[in-house]
Amino acid sequence: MEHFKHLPKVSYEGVKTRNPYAFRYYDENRMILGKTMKEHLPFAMAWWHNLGAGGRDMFGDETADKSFGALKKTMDGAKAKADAGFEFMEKLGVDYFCFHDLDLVPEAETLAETNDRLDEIAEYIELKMKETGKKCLWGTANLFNNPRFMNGAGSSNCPDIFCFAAAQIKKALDLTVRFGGRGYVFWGGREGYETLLNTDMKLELDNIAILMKLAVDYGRSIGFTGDFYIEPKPKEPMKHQYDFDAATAIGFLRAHKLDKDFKLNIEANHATLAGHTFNHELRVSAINGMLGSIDANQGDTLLGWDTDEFPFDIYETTLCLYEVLKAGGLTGGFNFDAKNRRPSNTPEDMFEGYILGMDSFALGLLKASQLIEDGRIENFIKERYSGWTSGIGAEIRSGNATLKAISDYAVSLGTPKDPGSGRQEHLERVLNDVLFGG
Ligand code: XUL
Ligand code: CO
Repeated sequence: MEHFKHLPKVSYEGVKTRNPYAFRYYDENRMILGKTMKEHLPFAMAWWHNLGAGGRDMFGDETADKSFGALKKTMDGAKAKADAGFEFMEKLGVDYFCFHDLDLVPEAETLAETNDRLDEIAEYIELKMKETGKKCLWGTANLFNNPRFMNGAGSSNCPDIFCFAAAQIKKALDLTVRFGGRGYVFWGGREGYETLLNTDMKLELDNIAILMKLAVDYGRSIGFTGDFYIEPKPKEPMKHQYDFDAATAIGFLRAHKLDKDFKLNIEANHATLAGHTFNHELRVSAINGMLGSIDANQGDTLLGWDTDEFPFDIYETTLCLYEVLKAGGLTGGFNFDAKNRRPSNTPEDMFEGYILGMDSFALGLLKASQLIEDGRIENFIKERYSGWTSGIGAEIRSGNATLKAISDYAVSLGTPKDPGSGRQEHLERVLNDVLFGG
């Protein structure tokens, strides 16, 4: 059954078009800095939002019908979802998908039965993948929905719950490998706490690391060669999430010797919730060699929660791609962890959300490549730190200067050199030149 019969295959028409079902900027074969746009931007569909989220919020039921003509919470419903998903990816030219285990099938009473259902849908999805050439970007396990995870999964106070989490991860890894996924994601879910009055923080953190180590060992044993990712987020659902931000997650991975197998999956809205910019989180990841993948969305500065909107802020997408290009690309891709607004409740809105997001990243890519070619920002930074390439600066950097020698040098200077203007407003204008100058 065709689910989006009335909607066309979306292609590039350029900026002058007024066709809502066309790309203005995403021209998949256009070459940018030696690679096609498609190669720079491995876009992925998030199974959960696109095929699952019906606009429910704390005050009201779903506004969008995502049943795709079948009964929800049945295996027929799961297959209808898969049909709709592959048709959607084909029409939008999105090559990858990301999934949680429980996005694919309704959870059964027992793990064994849920696993049977997963095997059944996996066979179905594999066929669709063969037919369409669509691929899996990453998989993960939903360890936050079931009430059993109310105190966390790896961080649960109860070993049995830890074991249920481990079992779900094992199965989700099996599926990820079966689908040839590039990565496997750990988003914290409920790995955090509400109050320290009832929490053994050290035990919880150690146990999360044990669970991750078990996942790495198992994954490698079944031939998973991709990256594991932590997806940092500071809060929501828990008041404090352990993977607060990129720096916290990197410290955790290093402390537990997981840094060789893990990179980070940076989500724009999680960055802003942590009080950082999106590009800050990308930069922290990149300079630590841990920039793996991106959950592409945007938040709302007026709202303090994870709104998961489709990205349209071109400053943000430009600065994102600027970081990605400078880091030499991603091992993962750009997963639209984004959903339509509650009142945008039609299949047309689903299409327009992805078109908006893909075009925003395509334009960001174009602008970021122009920023690099322009060179004024990079050159300014180079010049600003040039003192560190010779003289006392170089000596300090090479580790050859003692504190005493540095002190003697400082005393001999009398008055130090003025460090120079940071010229922020100038650089912001340069950014605007590249974004808006003809
Ligand atoms: C939650 C979130 C998740 C992860 C996957 O904020 O971003 O959907 O991306 O579990
Ligand atoms: Co996400």
